Amino acid sequence: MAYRWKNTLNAEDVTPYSAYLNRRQVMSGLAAGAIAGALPAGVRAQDGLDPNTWEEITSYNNYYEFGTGKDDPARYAHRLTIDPWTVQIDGLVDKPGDYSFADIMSQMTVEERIYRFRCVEAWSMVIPWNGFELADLLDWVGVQPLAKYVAFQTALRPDEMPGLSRPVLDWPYVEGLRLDEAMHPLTMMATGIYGRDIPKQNGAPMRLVVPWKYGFKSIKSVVRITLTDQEPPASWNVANPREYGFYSNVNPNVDHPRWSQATERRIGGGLFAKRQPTLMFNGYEDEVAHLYEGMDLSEFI
Ligand SMILES: Nc1nc2c(c(=O)[nH]1)N[C@H]1C(S)=C(S)[C@@H](COP(=O)(O)O)O[C@H]1N2
Ligand SMILES: [Mo]
Repeated sequence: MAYRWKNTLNAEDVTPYSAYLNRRQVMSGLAAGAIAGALPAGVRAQDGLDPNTWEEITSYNNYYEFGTGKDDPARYAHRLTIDPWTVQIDGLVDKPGDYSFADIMSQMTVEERIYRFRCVEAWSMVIPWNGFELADLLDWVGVQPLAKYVAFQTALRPDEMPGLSRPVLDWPYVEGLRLDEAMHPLTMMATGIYGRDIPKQNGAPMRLVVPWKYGFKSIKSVVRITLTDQEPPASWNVANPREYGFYSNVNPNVDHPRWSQATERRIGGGLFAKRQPTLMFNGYEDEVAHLYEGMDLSEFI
């Protein structure tokens, strides 16, 4: 891309979530990486925030616009044109309009967040994202009082996205969040990984990341954000409402109809690595459980 932005987070910075994210511990863990090989596997496995490698994060992907195989996005996503990039922001906002990605980035504070990532297919990774809080973007455009939900849409480019020729999903890929979920400080728009620009297979130039929800909620290459008073459609919910709900919160107690959600396989753990227990809300329970108070989470999946 024609411009760069700076990662504003230093190792010394302490953000409100840094205690949970345990960045300092991860940093010292990285420093101790040289001796990690000498530790028993069980000791290493207990460090839940040991990031996956760049190679793992960028070569094992889901991005059905480029095909349904895990290696299709890495193979074909280079075809996507991301410069220039425009995001249409409309609906119940004070300042609707077409915003260039560069304009958005000039207004946002980019920082690093290391989050657990849990796919509904029961595999997981730990990813050091760079990005900004979605709440900052929504505050900038001004959310109107009647807004209750945020709808998102991915680019629809048949010439650049070979997977669109197959009716796997009802294209374009769309997603939605309740407004309070969207405004939560853990919810971010990711624009980088390991301090580099986010690769196209991971959703360049910006993709949603909601760490307490299954990975499919994290819609890639966003071109439209709409504030609305109606629950917006979400691609996987539309495709198969029995298997995928609107909320899609990580929940080890509610199985997917075709497989268990109680455990997960950490990518990169090796063929014989033990499956790990999946945590309620992917381990972010203290931060987000209050959003769902009084809701039956076996009904609102
Ligand atoms: N536009 C779009 N966004 C998408 C998808 C997709 O197919 N198209 N797949 C989702 C699924 S199922 C997952 S698990 C994550 C994968 O993100 P990653 O490839 O960066 O790990 O992206 C999500 N976002
Ligand atoms: Mo997924």
